[in-house]
Amino acid sequence: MSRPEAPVSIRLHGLLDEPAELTVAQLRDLPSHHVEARFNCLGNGDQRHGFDGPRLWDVVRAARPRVDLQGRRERLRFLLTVTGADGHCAVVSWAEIDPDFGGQQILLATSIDGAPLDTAGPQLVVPADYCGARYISGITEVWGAPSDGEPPHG
Ligand SMILES: Nc1nc2c(c(=O)[nH]1)N[C@H]1C(S)=C(S)[C@@H](COP(=O)(O)O)O[C@H]1N2
Ligand SMILES: [Mo]
Repeated sequence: MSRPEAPVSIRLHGLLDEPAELTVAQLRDLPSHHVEARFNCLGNGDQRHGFDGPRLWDVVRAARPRVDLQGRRERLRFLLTVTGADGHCAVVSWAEIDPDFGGQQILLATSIDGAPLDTAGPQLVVPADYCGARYISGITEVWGAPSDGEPPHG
């Protein structure tokens, strides 16, 4: 019989006014979206999965990133990194998820094919990617800051 595993949490940090530690259950409190994703893995070929979870955009904005949302130029240098428990890490740029620019439905999935990810950790879902390498599983950290590390000048 398998032992029940403890729920994991992700660390949301960087140049944010409200950094947080969030469990998958807490991510589920945000508005949830469904994505039918298809991606290609160099090793395993084409994959299809149904994911549910909040948009990365909503998670990051709840942490109040120090970025000017009125001007169109300042926010373009804001970077996000997403890291898994094994150290696998990818950059997502602000403009990919900002509705004024790419507006992609990038999710922090709380379930895959209906199976909850509370103990495995959330998975990044990047619907526009052909390659599956940014579908980072077992996320432990999301970090965000301007590319030069400095807050916007006003
Ligand atoms: N944490 C973590 N996530 C990861 C990887 C990894 O090495 N570590 N590999 C990626 C790659 S290369 C692919 S193709 C997909 C594979 O997803 P699957 O295992 O559901 O097919 O996971 C991605 N997510
Ligand atoms: Mo892959």
